[in-house]
Amino acid sequence: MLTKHEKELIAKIWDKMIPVASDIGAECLLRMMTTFPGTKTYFAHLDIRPGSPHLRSHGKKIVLAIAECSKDISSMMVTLAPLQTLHAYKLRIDPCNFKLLCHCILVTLAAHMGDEFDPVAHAAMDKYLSAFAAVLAEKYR
Ligand code: ZNH
Repeated sequence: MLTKHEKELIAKIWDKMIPVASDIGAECLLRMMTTFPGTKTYFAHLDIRPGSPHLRSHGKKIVLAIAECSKDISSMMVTLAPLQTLHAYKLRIDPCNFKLLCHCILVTLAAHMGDEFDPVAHAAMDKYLSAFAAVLAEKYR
């Protein structure tokens, strides 16, 4: 479980990412699709070349969803309900992919935050993203 301090830290970090959501989000997606090429199959209908408008706009949506949820982490189950349904029933994303994207999000944050991404921030963010991914994966049964 996340402590109050960890929740505040996570919200603060994501708040800083909002103005650069397209950059950060596009990098997370590009890292995911490069490192785990199987994930590209879900984006066959989009232009996913580095820097493409699709990659940037989709990346932005993902970052904004994660940032919005971080403002009130205890309500995650409610906030994420629409995304849960979308990913499970409509997009049918294999839930193992959530872990892959979360890994790439951690790496992207580390690359952008430098020293600010210290072990405490890393551990807190890992817990948050794992919880997020678990909620997204919950509707599959
Ligand atoms: Zn996802 C979509 C988020 C993961 C795939 N997504 C989406 C959106 C959002 C998201 C916000 C939009 C919606 C609307 O529009 O309404 N995701 C998200 C998050 C995460 C995710 C937050 C985590 C963390 N996804 C994911 C993965 C994958 C995906 C892992 C694969 C691999 N998504 C997707 C798709 C889509 C989405 C395919 C659709 C796109 C288009 O546009 O078409």
